[in-house]
Amino acid sequence: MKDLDYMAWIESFMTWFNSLVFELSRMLASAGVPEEYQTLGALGLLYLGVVLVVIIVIFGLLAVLRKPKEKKVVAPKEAVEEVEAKPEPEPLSLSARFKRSLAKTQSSLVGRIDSLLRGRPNIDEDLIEELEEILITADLGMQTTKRLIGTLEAGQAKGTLETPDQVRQLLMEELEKILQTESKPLDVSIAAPFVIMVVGVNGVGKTTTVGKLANQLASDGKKVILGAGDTFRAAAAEQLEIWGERAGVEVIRHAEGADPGAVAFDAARAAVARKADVLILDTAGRLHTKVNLMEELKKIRRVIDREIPGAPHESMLVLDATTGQNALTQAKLFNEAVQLDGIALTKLDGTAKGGIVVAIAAELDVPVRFVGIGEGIDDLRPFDPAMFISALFES
Ligand SMILES: Nc1nc2c(ncn2[C@@H]2O[C@H](COP(=O)(O)OP(=O)(O)OP(=O)(O)O)[C@@H](O)[C@H]2O)c(=O)[nH]1
Ligand SMILES: [Mg+2]
Repeated sequence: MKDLDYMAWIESFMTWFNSLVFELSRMLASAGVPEEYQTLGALGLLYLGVVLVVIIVIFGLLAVLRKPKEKKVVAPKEAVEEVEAKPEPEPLSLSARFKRSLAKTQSSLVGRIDSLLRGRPNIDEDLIEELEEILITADLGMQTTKRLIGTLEAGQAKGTLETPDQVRQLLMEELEKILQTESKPLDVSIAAPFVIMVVGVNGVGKTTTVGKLANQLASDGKKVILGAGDTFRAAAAEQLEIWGERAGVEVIRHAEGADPGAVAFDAARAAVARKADVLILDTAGRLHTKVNLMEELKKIRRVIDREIPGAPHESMLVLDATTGQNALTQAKLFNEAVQLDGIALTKLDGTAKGGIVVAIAAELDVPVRFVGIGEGIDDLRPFDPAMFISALFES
């Protein structure tokens, strides 16, 4: 059946072809072509026609196919050129990085103060009340807020506070005063080995802070030893070892579940034997409300003190800025258990609750030594009140 179909198709094609040749021959005849060349001429014309159609089809296909190809090839090239043409971003200065990490605190405190003061020519009671609310909700704490509001009201009564700019200036000065009184940088040169015991609740950033601090001290040319006093959490010692490697310092560790006092003992001995400048002891995270865990810290202190009289020279509490007012409660209870010498306030980056640093400075008699502004090894800064205030207030 199929063969028959083919035959019929070929037959009809030949009939059509012959009639086409016949028509072309007639055209050539009317154009005056001699009879013996008419069939040949018609076949020639057909041949040329077919070649022309094939060429047009090929060019058409190429045009369609090349368009997307061109995009694929050219676009990355252009992109590369664009990247090459872009100048390398300038590395941010210390203060610029600090400022960037405080962006959320800036807008929750100074940003709100500025928008309140904008378009309010008169400094009246309503305005001061609204300011009070901003200060409280920005985690400055009741005590600091009362002090600031008291100063504003006194200025208003004296007639020295008349413009929004004066309000802003007064707040800035008062905040800096509060922060300056509790700003004492850590001096590790007063003893050798200088022992820092790092304490705090779970996940606040103790181990990270130990790592960053070790790196800073080692970069300053100090011989640093780390003690992995967190024997409670699985992989805590490994985490500290990774930091030790990054900072290029030795880590003294025991197996998981070992007595943290024994780690403290070995670390203290190693620090003395190796003539280290600084020993930093990491400890397990513990809830400030758990009495037995606080007792454990006291025991670790005693062990260190027996090996290195007077040590630890710095009991440093790590607080997570994102916890806001809860950080104050933690600080009070840790201070009762192991007398604190300093505070490291971590995670200032990405929180709007950075105002807590003011509450800490105002309400605790413990200086803020460092602030953490990121997870990187360089993201720990000695706390500098002037830089903090200018990061918040300077536009
Ligand atoms: N953004 C930011 N993250 C931080 C900062 N400091 C620490 N972290 C992160 O906080 C998390 C917890 O840090 P750790 O150092 O393990 O905290 P820890 O207090 O040792 O935790 P435990 O030992 O489990 O109690 C990690 O993901 C850190 O990268 C900081 O200043 N900024
Ligand atoms: Mg830890």
